[in-house]
Amino acid sequence: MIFELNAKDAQTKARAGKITTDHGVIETPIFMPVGTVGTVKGVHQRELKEEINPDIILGNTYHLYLRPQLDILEKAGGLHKFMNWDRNILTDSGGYQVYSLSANRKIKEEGVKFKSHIDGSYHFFTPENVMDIQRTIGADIIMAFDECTPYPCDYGYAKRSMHMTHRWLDRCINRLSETEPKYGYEQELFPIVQGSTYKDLRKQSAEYIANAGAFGNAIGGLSVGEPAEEMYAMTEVVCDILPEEKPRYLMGVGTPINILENIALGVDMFDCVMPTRNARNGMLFTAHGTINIKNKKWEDDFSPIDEMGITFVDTYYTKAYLRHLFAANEFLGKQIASIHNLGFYLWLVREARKHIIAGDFATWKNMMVQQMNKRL
Ligand code: PRF
Repeated sequence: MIFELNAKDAQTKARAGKITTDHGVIETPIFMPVGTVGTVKGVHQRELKEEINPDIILGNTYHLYLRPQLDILEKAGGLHKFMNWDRNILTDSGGYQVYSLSANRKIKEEGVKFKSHIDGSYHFFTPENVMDIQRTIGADIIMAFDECTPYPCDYGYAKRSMHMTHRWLDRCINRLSETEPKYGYEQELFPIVQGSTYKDLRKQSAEYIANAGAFGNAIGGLSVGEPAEEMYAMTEVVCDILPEEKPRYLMGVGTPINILENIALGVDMFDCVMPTRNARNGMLFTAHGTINIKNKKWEDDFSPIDEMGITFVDTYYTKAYLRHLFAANEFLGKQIASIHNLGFYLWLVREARKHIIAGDFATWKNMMVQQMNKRL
């Protein structure tokens, strides 16, 4: 795998780059649609590829391990083949889902015991078996096993947890060095910076993670309920330490505005359930602000969903029709909204890339932030 930097913005810390893997090129900044259980919810692979056109999507170790389970994924020849997606995949390690989804879990130095949200069965994740599981799923980019601390989090807990995440990273690296990819293409590990909202811990963690010398680096433990300003402060501290010549991934972020602000701080990669989850609730993101399509005001608005939108749904359907689908609780409404929102997110990061290369990112970003901060 190769990462090259193509351009750096002069006024901000934004960068444009390119990751080349065995499954193709990923132009950064990138937004990765979330395909938790091997599907980007509500979107056919064909629409995903041809309309939304992301270079990479995300899957979740926690979910895929519980269902369909590893024997099926292995027999299929890995997740790419199973879901018929021939571009890049990144899998999260379960280091977040275990904490957010599992009914109860016990965190120890050895690993995390947790209860399945599906059938109540007990399972144990360790840094080692999470690496093995990600070998079997077969994502191109795999994540280290970490603990994502909640917000707020007291200093003592954040510090102990961060050190454990660092020790877990060493175990992940050891395990990967003893094992091989299963399907003939390369896999690279991204370690994860933690440290809650404490600058000194974030610095310490960023230094430790940078030292591991991985292909790329991730920032975890943010967008867990803290004010946006606090998130930006942490991203800034961390990005100033993480090596410039490696991609930086901010996990689980966020709104379109959060994404632009973090690009300006030097982040290259993002993922979030927001475009798809909010779509299913009738919330649309556009360059001019957000729309609640269930609102009565759209009842007889026969204008296209988004004149500027990049996907076919944006001009194929009207706002009034989409509102009707939501009112009638039809599947198609959620599908249309999901395609629209993902199309918008991908458009946004591609525009950001263009403006970084053109040299006017800061002006464009400030204008976009102002525009998008409205309810239509
Ligand atoms: N760790 C992991 N996955 C994550 C996070 C984290 O801290 C977050 C935090 N927003 C989202 N997804 N492994």
